[in-house]
Amino acid sequence: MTVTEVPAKSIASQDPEVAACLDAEFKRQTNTLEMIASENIVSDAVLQAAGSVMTNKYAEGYPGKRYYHGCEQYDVVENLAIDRAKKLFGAEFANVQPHSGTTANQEVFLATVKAGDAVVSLSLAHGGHLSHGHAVNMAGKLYAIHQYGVSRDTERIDFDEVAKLVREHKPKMIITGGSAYPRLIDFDRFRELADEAGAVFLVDMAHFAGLVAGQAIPSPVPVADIVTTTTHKTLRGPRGGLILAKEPFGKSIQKSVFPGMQGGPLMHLVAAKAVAFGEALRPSFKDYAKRVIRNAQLLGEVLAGEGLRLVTGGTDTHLVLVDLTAFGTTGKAASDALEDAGITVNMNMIPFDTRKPTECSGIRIGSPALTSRGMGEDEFRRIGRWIAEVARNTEDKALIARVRSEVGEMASSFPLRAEEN
Ligand code: DSN
Repeated sequence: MTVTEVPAKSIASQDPEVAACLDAEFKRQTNTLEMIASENIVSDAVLQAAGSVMTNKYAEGYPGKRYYHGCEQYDVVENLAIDRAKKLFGAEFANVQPHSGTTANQEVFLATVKAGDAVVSLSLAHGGHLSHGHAVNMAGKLYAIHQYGVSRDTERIDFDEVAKLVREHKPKMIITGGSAYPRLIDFDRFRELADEAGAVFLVDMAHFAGLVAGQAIPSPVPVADIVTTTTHKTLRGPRGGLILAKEPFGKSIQKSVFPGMQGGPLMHLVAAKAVAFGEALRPSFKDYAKRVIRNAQLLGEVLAGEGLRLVTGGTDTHLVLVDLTAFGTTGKAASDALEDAGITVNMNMIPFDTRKPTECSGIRIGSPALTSRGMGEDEFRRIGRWIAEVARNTEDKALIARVRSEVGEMASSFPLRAEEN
C-alpha cells in the first residue's frame, strides 16, 4: 500500500473525538461561504502532501547539508519547492522553510538589521501587519519602528509621510505590504526612498502573492531586495512562509532561518508548497488570479450600490474593506450576524477608525476561497446582496435564518476543493 491509498477516513476509528471535529469542520466549510481575505481552499494534491509521511521526519539543515540521515527525498522535494518558487516569481534566491509569514518577516529582520535599528513600515491600523513592528509584537519591541499610514483623502499610502519618516530617521529597512490594503502599491517609489536612505527594501506580499504569481498585478520581486509571503492565502498552498531575495541577501537569510530562528523544517508542508508552486505555474492559475480580482471588484460594486462605502473607493486586488458607518452598525455586530447567516468575514479597523479594535467600523471581505471553489459573477452578486441585507438588519433573526438557508443551498453546490488545475 502506498501513501496515496491510505483511507482518508481511518481517523474515525482511531480517534472519534478528533474525527468528529474534522467532519464538522468539513461540513462548515462546505455549507458556508468563506470570505476571510487571507484564506483559501487548496487542491487535493496540496492537502495530500500536507498530510503525508513527511510529517514523520527531522531534516534540519538544507538540501545536501542535513544534520540527520534518511533525508534523500527531503532534499529532492525541497529543491523542487525552491526551483519552482524561483521560476514562479522570477527570483534569484528562495528559502521555503519559514513556518509562517510572521516567522519569515522575523527572519528577514534577523538577517538584515540589528536590535535598535530604525525601520519604517505601514501601521496595522492603516492596513499593515503586526509583524512589521506593532508595539505589542517582537519587532516593535526590538527595533526602532516608525510607521506611516494612508492619507485621509485618498486612503492610499501617504508617500509624503513615508519620505518624511525616511529622511528623519534614516532607516536601515523600509517595509511595505500588509493585510488590509486593497490597492496596488507603488513599489518604485519605495525603491527610490530606500536607495536614498541606503535601506534594505522589504515587501511583504503575503496577501497578494497569488495575484503576482498569476501575473494579474505587478510583481515586487524585481524591485525589492527581499520579498516575504505566506503560501496559503491567494497563493493557494499549505499554511507556511516563503522568502525570496536578490542573491546577495541569500547567505544571511539562509543562516537566519536555520539555525537563527528555526530548528527542523516542516517538510510535509515544504512538500505541499512544492505542489502549490507547481500548480501556480500552470496556465490556468493566471485565469484564477484574474477571476479573484474581478470577483472582489464585483462584490465591491454591489456593496457600493447598496449604499456602503468602500475604503479607497474600491479594490485592485482580492479584498474589499467596507465602512459600515452608513448602516449605523459596527464591524463586530455585522461580522457576528454574517457568521450566523453562513458568511464568514472578519471585523476590521478602517483608516482613522473612531471605534475600538474590539468593535471596529469595518469588515474585510475576500474573494479567493470562493473563486477557488468555482464561484463567479452570479454568485458574487447574490453574496453582495446578502451581505448588505444582513449588515442592515443584524438583529433580525428571521432574515438571518432565511439567508442562512439560501447560503447553504448555494455553497453546498460548489465542491470544497480548488478547481482542477
Ligand atoms: N492573519 C492574517 C490575515 O488575516 O490577514 C495576516 O497574518
